[in-house]
Amino acid sequence: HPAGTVAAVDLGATSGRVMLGHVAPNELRITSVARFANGPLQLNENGRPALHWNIVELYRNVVAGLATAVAAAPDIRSVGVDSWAVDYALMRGGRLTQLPYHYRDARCLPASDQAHSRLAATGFTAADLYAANGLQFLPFNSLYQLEADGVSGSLETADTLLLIPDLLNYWLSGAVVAERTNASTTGLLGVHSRTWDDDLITRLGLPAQLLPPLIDAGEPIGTLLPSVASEIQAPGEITVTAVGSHDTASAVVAVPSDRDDCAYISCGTWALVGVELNSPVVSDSARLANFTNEGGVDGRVRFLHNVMGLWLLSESVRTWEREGLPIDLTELLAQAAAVRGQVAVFDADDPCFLSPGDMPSRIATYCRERDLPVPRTPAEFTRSILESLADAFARGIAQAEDLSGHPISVIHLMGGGSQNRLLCQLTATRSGLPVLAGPVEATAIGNVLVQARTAGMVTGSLESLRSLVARTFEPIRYEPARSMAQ
Ligand code: ADP
Ligand code: LRH
Repeated sequence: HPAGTVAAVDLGATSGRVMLGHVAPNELRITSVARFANGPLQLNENGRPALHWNIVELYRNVVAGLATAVAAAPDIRSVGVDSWAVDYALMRGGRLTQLPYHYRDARCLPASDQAHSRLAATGFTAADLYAANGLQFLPFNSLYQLEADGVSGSLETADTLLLIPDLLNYWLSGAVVAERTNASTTGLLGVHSRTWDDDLITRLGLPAQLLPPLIDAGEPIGTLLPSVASEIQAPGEITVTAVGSHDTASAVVAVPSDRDDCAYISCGTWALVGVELNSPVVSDSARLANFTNEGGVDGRVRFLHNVMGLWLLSESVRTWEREGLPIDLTELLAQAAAVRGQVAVFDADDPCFLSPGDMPSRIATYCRERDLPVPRTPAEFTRSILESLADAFARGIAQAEDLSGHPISVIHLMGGGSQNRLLCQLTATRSGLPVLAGPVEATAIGNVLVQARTAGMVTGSLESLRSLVARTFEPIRYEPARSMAQ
C-alpha cells in the first residue's frame, strides 16, 4: 500500500507554516503542526531604514516545526519547502554574506531604472527583455535587486546566490541547487529554454557563476543532513524533495478541478490572477498588460498578473492597531459587508501601495487627488479595498482570457483570501463568473502532492492530482449577484 506522510514547509510573506500531508491514491489529509509570523525586519543602513527578512529566525521556526511534525508522525518520508518568490541570499564559502533583502525595500525602484539603462546601452529594449524572460515588470524582480547588489559591491563578495527555498534546502540537506519554478521569477531564465539566459546575464553584467544548477519540482534534492536529522529527532531517513518552490507554483498545483476552462486567483498577501498554459504568451499586448509567464510544475506556464492583494488590508489593520484601535478581522469584514452607498474603487496595483506604511492615509490621499469618495471608517476603507481588489481581479481574469485565448467559465479563488466571503462574492459579481473558494491551504497541498508523487504515494498528471484535491476539499460556490449592491 503506497500510503505515506510528508511534511510541507510553506513560507508566506505574512506567515509561515509546517503542515503534515497524509496521502494515498484516494486520500489527502492535511494537518497543521506549526505556524509562525513573518514580515519585514527594518535595519538601519547608513541612515536608511532597509528592509530584510529575518531568515535565521524563519529557519529556527522551520526546524522547530519539523521537530513537532516528526513527533506527531514518525513515518515522515520527505520534506519540501516553498516560499514567496524573487528574494535571495548571497553566499560565500557556504555562509550568508548578508541578510536577504525584502522585495519591498526601497532600493528596487532606482535599481530597476539603472538595469533598464544598462540593457539599453547594449541595444536591448523593454520588448527585448520581455521576449527573453517573459516576465511582467515588477520593480523587485531579482534581476533588479541584483543590480542594486552590484552597485553596492555585495556581488563581489559572493560566490553563490540561493533563492529563499533553495537556501532552506541547502541548510536542511547541504545541496546547492535552484528549483526551476522559483528561478523563473528572477528574470534571468529564458522563457522558452527555461535555462539560465547567458546572453541576458552578460548584458546585465552579472556573474553567471553565482547561479546554481537548475532542478525540477519532483526531483529529490538529497536527504536531511545528519545534524539536522538529530536536531529534529528524526527516527529514519527523510528525503528533501524539490516541490514547486515558488509558493504560487505549488498553489496552482492544487486548483481543485481537472477542467480546462478555469482561471485561478491565489490570494494571500498578493493575489496572483491568471490561467495555466502549455506554452508562454509573449505578445506585445501581454507585455503592455503586464502579464507574466512564470514556470509551473511539470513544465506548465503560469500566465498571470500580480494584483497587490490582501497586503492592502493587512497593512491597514496594522496601522489601525498601531493607532490603538484593536481589530477583529471577522467583525471588520461583517461591518464592511454592511456598508451601503458608493465607496471608492481605486487602482489596487498603483505602486504607491507597495511599501510598508500608513495604508489608510495613502488610500485617502489617492482618492482625494482623484475626486473619489474618501473612506472614513475602517469598515469603509475595508469595503473600498475589497471592491478595488475584486475590480482588479475581474479585469485580470478578462485580460488573461483575451491575451491567451484560453476560455474561462469559472474562477478558483484559493489561499487565505478564500475565507473572505465578501471578497469572493464581490469577485463573482464584478467578473460575472462563479467563484469557487478554497482550499485555504492550497500552497501547502500542492507542495504535499508533488512530494507524494515523487515518493510513489500517488501517480499521474497534474490533472489527476487536482481531481484528488477536488474530491477531498470541496470548494464553496459564489454566484454573481444580479446587482452591484450585493
Ligand atoms: P501568505 O501566504 O501570502 O502569507 P495567506 O494565504 O496565508 O497569505 O493569506 C493571508 C490572508 O488571508 C490574510 O492577510 C487575511 O486577509 C486572510 N485571512 C486569514 N484568515 C482569514 C479569515 N478567517 N477570514 C477572512 N480572511 C482571512
Ligand atoms: C506570493 C508571491 C508572488 C510573488 C511575490 C513576491 O507569495 O510569491 O507570486 O510575485 O510573492
